[in-house]
This record gives sequence, structure tokens and C-alpha cells, in this order.
Amino acid sequence: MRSIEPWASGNGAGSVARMGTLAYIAMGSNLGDRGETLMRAVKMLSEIPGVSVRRLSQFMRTEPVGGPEDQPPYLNAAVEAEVDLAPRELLAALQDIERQLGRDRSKEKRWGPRTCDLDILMMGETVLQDEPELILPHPRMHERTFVLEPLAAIAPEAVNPAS
Ligand code: 5RU
Ligand code: CA
Ligand code: CA
Repeated sequence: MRSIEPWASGNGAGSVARMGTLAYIAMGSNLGDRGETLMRAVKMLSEIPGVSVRRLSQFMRTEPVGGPEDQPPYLNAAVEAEVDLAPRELLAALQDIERQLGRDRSKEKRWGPRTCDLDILMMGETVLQDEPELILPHPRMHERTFVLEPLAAIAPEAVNPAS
């Protein structure tokens, strides 16, 4: 969705498209064809009305952190998207993509292997603290190399060097 703000035009006839909020999304997969899964996730993300994918990091193979022992390695990546959605709308859309890519949370161990994990890291200046499943910015991102490396590759300015 692209809203138009006629008041922003110079001559009364034109208009400019309003810029959406920049969102950063972390992606991870360590089950199945991980590369195929991440590619499909990016495509599905780009097809959500109100989401424009602007940048995609490389897919980085990372050792699993936390969770059960002997998990397969992950493929992690980060996406920058311009969104015209509320945070909970974006979260719902990401969870829908996870489900379509075979994720079934009812059959998962905590922090266990998953076909597709999509996390909102940041959304513009939004700070949310009230709901455990939707805390922004993501409360653990600064501790996780597998999040920071792909994020720094697409948005070095978005990473707080003090964190
Ligand atoms: C506990 C500590 C739980 C650190 C988690 C990923 C954590 C992962 C991922 C890699 C998890 C969350 N390891 N572990 N990539 N997710 N490499 O996406 F991160 S479970
Ligand atoms: Ca995650
Ligand atoms: Ca998640």
C-alpha cells in the first residue's frame, strides 16, 4: 500500500509517495533445503501487500547456538524492507510464511531445529515492550553474531556499535 500525501506536492497537481517504515528481518533455517527455504521466504515476503524488499544479505552458514545438542548448522540472512504495516500485522504475515514453509510450532522443541524462522529485529523508531512475542527492537539481537553479521552486511548504519 502506498499512501499519497497531496499536501507534499509543490504545484497542487502532483503528489509524492510517502516512504514506509524501514524494517529489518532476521531469517534462519536449519532443516530441509535451507537455501531454497530462505529464497522462498524472501519471495513470499516481497509478495505481501505493503512490503517492499529492498536489500537481502548473503546466506551465511552458522553454527547453532542454544537449544538441543547436535542441531544441524543454520543458514542465516537479513532483509531490509519498506513496510506500510503495523508491527503486529508484519508479525502475523511472517508467521504465516513460516507456516507455509512447513513450520509447526506444536511439534518443535524450544530452540530446536526449524525449517524457517523469521524475526522482526527493528521497525523504524518503534519501541514495543508490552508483549513478549513482539518486543522491538529485538531484545537479543545485539548478542547474536548470526543476527548481527548479516544485518551489518546490509545496514551497517543500523547496528549500534556500542551494543
Ligand atoms: C539460546 C541462545 C537460544 C541463543 C537461541 C538460531 C539463541 C540459532 C539461528 C544459529 C537459535 C535461539 N543459532 N539458535 N542461528 N536460532 N546459528 O538462527 F540464538 S535458537
Ligand atoms: Ca530467531
Ligand atoms: Ca522467531
